[in-house]
Amino acid sequence: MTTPLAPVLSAFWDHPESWTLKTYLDHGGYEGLKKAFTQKPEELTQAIKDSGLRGRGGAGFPTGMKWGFLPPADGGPRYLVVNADESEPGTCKDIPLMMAAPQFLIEGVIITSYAIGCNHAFIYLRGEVVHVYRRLLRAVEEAYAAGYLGKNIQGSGFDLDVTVHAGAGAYICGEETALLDSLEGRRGQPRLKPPFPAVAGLYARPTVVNNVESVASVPEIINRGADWFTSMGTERSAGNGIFSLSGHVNKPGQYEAPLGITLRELIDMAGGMRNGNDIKFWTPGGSSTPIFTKEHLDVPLDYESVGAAGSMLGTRALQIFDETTSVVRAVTRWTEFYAHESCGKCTPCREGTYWLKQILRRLEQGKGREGDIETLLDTCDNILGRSFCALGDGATSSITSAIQYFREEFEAGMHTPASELFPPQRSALF
Ligand code: L3W
Ligand code: SF4
Repeated sequence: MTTPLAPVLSAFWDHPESWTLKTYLDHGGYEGLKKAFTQKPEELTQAIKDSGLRGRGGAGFPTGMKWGFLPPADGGPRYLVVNADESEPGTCKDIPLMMAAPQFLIEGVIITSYAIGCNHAFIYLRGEVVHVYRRLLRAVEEAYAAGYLGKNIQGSGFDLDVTVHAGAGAYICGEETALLDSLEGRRGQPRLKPPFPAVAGLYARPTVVNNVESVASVPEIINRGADWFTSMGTERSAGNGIFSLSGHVNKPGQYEAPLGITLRELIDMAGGMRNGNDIKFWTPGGSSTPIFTKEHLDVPLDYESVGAAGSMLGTRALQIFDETTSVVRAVTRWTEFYAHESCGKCTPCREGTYWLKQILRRLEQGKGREGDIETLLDTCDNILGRSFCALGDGATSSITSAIQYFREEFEAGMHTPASELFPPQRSALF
């Protein structure tokens, strides 16, 4: 693994006016677009394939391959939809990126649209983040005024309009087909796949749905070349990415690093553990991924290594909990979230998450009943692989893995409240 730590996406976040077009241009912005316009669209898709860029929204699907799935042009519209509905617990990378350097995203949107033959792109933003909505609107406005959006962009003959759409704050709308339904004005619920959006997406037309960070990574790949990107990270998990560290570290925040870095290295970058405490458990990719423990501190954070160790890299949302934390309390909070956000379309998730929440709440209160742990595991087993979308599966991950590593804490929930075993810390997350 190569480990250049020079930030790219976060290179100038500490500039006092990092979000303006001027600052972006002063830092080499829009050089990628200039190069892109000298190439054919299919060459750009090939460059992204060669770079090995994998979707940064959680699934890690190869971005260039996704672009390549679009059927040949038939004269009708095709769309790019940016998934900016960042909501996975612990994930905090797209929102800081859009706040600090939104032009990365806009330039990425233009290059991607040019590559896939799209003349109208949408950015679907999580509804609650009104400050990001304003920032994006301003960034789009600046790009129009400078001739980077609209008709005949920079004299290239290519036209593109961008619409920023704020959702209404539902986690399920981060699932790409629920997002498309929501964007079309319907209640956001997942669609049956196939057909994948690449074939029938927005308004039943061919659509690429890409995460914010994936799209924002495109300009520098085009500018510096696929080889530059593959020189970072690992063979099958190329490039750099933003890792969000939250919880019991001294300096929580976003750390840009090559894939394959370890949590031990990232915790060092984040100033070590709070109060010098020992780490107890952590999530590699948000609460939808099985938890890890201190045994996993040296697992390289790439798709393959995290998978082989029993979890998923997901969104690289590293939520870190020290030894003062009740794992039962943490898992209960996450499960309450999934029960609340379940869209209700399918029975295993709608009913299952409700019952998981009920059982966990009584274990947290020290009022667990005989057989509760088995019922939890059985319920998870009946949700996993039987739900309509990944939300149901994700809801079970933290529960089954926490029981695997900390079963005795769940057993203690038969008689002792979590608050007695692990008194809540002031200013702690859990
Ligand atoms: C055309 C095929 N396209 C696959 C496309 C598909 C999608 C992408 C990945 O879930 C995960 C989830 C969360 N022809 C195709 C094809 N595609 N086969 O590839 O698809 P998929 O189904 O593997 O994943 P997904 O539905 O995109 C994402 C996990 O990420 N996660 C994070 C979630 C957090 C957020 C957030 O905060 N906004 O989303 C954390 O672990 O659990 O497993 O585009 O169309 N044959
Ligand atoms: Fe809705 Fe949950 Fe079923 Fe997904 S798994 S469709 S969120 S009820």
